Amino acid sequence: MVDTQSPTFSQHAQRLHGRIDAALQSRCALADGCPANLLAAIRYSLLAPGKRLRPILVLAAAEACDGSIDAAMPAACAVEMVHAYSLVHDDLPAMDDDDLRRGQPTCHKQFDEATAILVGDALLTMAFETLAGQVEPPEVAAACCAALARAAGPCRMVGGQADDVAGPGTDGSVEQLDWLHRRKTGAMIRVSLKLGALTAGASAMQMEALDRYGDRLGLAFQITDDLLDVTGDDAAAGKRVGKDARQGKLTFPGLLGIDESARRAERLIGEACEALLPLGSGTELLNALARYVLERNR
Ligand code: GRG
Repeated sequence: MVDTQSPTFSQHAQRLHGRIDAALQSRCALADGCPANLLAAIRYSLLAPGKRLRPILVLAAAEACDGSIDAAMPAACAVEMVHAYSLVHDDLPAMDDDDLRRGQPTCHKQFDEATAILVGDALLTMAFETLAGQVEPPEVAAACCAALARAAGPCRMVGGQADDVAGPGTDGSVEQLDWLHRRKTGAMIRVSLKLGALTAGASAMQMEALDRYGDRLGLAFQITDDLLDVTGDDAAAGKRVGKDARQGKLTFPGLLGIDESARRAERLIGEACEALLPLGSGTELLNALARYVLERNR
């Protein structure tokens, strides 16, 4: 059952947004060697007004496991760097070929294609430099690097993206769509929670609860993304909507219809919130974020 009485996600998020943006900004002060145009494009893409859901998940997971925001912040920045890279590359002509992202021209439109490819390369490597150099102690930093590499790599995010680019597979089933999105979108959501938990020294029980929450949240997030593509508008979403149908993509509303997709997302969010119960108190933000995923318009 989803609780509707506690503070909204935006009330919670306000507390963290400024801190996340300041932390990202400080990590864009790159030393000699980074050309001014590349730096401008990195800043343009990373600091653009995204929702910062993944870094908020890192910090919320750390809080839920009695960890500190400061200790989790490098990991929060690292996941946002990988996410920002994936968006820049996804928008390229060879992939989704988009001209609008986060309410502004996509990186390759504002700069050029070569720069956008290099921005992705830079953000991906900056993420691992941040984890390796700024997460303490070194064993936790190594565990964070391994987890993020796996989630962003060929068997998870990149693999899901490859299947998405290749187009609908043979059976076009819900299970096939779930598997694609568990990798393309869900893996980065799950690993955000894992990194937050790792920086907090979480127990196996806490890790497992957060992972179950992340699995359900990730799929629900993708369903609401598909729904927004049908029912949302460009201005609110900050990106072009209606593209899935134009590109003939297999989507949840395309497969199940709008109402059944919305019910499926609601069920998943209910399961996500239930998964948090063993964690006891300290999960308010995670609960609020789950509700927000159902209600979001961007
Ligand atoms: C290029 C290797 C590679 C992977 C790209 C993330 C991704 C994989 C593609 C993005 C395409 C897309 C619309 C995926 C659906 C879900 C999703 C990840 C939406 C974007 O995330 P938000 O809504 O974005 O959290 P903001 O801008 O708010 O951070």
